[in-house]
Amino acid sequence: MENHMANAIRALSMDAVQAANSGHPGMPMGMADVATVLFNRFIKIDPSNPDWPDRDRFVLSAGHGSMLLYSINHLLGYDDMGMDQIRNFRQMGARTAGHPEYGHAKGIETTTGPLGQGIATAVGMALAERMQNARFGDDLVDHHTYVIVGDGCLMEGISHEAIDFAGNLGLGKLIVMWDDNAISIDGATSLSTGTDQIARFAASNWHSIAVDGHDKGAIAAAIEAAKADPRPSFIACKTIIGFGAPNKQGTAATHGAPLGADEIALTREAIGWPHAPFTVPADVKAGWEAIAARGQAAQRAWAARMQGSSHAQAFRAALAGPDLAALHTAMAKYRQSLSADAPKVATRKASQMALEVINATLPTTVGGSADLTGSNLTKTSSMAPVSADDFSGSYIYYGVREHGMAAAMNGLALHGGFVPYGGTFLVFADYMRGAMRLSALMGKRVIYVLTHDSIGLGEDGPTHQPVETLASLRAIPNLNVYRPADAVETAEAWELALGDETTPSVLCLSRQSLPTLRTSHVDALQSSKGAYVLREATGPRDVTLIATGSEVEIALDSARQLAASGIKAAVVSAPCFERFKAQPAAYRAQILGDAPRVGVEAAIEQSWGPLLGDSSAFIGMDSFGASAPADQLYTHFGVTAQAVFDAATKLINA
Ligand SMILES: Cc1ncc(C[n+]2csc(CCOP(=O)(O)OP(=O)(O)O)c2C)c(N)n1
Ligand SMILES: [Mg+2]
Repeated sequence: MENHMANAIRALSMDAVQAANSGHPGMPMGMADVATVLFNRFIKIDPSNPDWPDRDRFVLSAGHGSMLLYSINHLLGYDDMGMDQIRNFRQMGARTAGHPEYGHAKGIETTTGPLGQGIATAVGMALAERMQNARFGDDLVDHHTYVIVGDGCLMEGISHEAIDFAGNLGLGKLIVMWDDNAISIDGATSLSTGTDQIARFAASNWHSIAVDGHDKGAIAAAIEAAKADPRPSFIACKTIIGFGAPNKQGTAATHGAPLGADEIALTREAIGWPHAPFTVPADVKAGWEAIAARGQAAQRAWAARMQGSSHAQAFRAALAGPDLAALHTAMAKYRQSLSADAPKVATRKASQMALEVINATLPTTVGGSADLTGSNLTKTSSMAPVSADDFSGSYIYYGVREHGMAAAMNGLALHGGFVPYGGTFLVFADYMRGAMRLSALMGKRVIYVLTHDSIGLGEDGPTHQPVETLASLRAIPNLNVYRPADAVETAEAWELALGDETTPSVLCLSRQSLPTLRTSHVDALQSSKGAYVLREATGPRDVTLIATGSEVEIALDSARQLAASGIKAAVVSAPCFERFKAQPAAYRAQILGDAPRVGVEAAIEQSWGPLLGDSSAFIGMDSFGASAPADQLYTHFGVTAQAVFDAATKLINA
């Protein structure tokens, strides 16, 4: 029966790709045996309860093989994956997108397609499992994370970050199966790689074995051994891409194109599948549905344990997400004290101060940094490190692995029960952009703490000074980019970021100290509208100065100078362009006003268009920075109150 169950995957995959005239049949056909054994003999999921917290996670890192996942989910009986979805593979409005998209259908644990992201995200899921287990015990939390990777995933650099990180943490419930078919798009993988993958994983402290990916008994034995080993496991499954297609199997031709009607007919004969396209015999379907029934029984047993568990309430609360009312109360009190004390601190320091309050209030935040803990100031006093020996802590040393960190945070967020935040320098956002983009595409609450946000970092020089990074992050849809001006705005940004369940956030924070500008407390979060008037002009405005972050202080200085010359300037602080864009037109018009505008930000002008009008100027950067003390750099690059003053007077007199 397992043979027929695997052939059902092969047939659905080749027929759906043929109908769509687009897609990737080779990978699902090659990995059908491995996937069938994994699901039939091991996987613990309940399709009637797809969000069951203690389910095994299955991640198809080789996302181009999406028909493998769709076929399986159809066969298992997920109620949103009927045959109509398979027939409409890759069509507008279908849940069966070209690559698996998180949120489009049940049983898709994460978005994959950008190679390497799946395995790195799965590491975060496996980490979340261990951390949740340390808090709530085996009765409530005891599941595996299974991953299928291809040659491409293992060639991508992010895979190395993930493998190294998972090995060091000893994530023993992570099991990665490699579709070792020695083929990628350009042909044989020998064109571009000769790595001994078994040795590579073993070197990173993984249990690492090879198996014939078409020998079901051997596959099952390998998975058993993997489950028994305390280390994360790697199973190299030797497969034939496009297995079953007599003329095309084993070649790159099956990777990403329909097999064609003739080859499909021959494949039907070769594998003994006489059934018409998009039909699965009842006994084969029943075989798959038995897997679902087994999962449902496991889910019920778990629910019974949950009933009697002393952890039940805390477990549910962790999954429900942060208590935002409690957070607001604590943060409002904290902001009030900030406005009263008016500390002069870097916003990275202000972020740590806010985190002290947040981490004392919310039990589910998980902090970390890519080896810049003391610079990003992401660790707070109550946080203990997570290690292979003890997962009860809440601080993660991600090592110098920005991309792996971002993907692991996606995994933590996707798994549920945790709100991850992690730090590095803003300029290194480029090193993790692929995963940041997926946080945004999937709509997950992941918070990026990106410090050293401009030439204001000084002596480390242009390699470390972001210039184009803010604009590049603002270009990503569904990502809120905050650049707070002082400690109060930093606290507001944190509260807003934590409250955004379906939007990731970036906090761009200064290395250099900044004065507290918001010295009178209000309960409402001024930053929630993205931009607001920090200092109104006395009388009708002659000019509006708009700034973010460390440059708001410069705009305020300039406004005072302008006032001394009889020019009435308003100052708008604009900590989050995305939130401002979402405000009603009337609010935006009121904030921006009719007077000429000067924008100030120690970065390139791109992304400022919507805030500036026809009569406007921009004071910022149009080159890389330089290595020198910060104040000298501001003067050298002309990001000064005097430059703003000059631009404003020129506009007014034009
Ligand atoms: C980051 C990234 N780069 C490139 C691609 C385009 N791409 C999709 S599949 C693939 C080849 C992958 O080879 P392999 O993982 O061996 O898959 P197989 O051909 O065996 O199915 C490439 C280059 C991608 N999806 N993601
Ligand atoms: Mg391959």
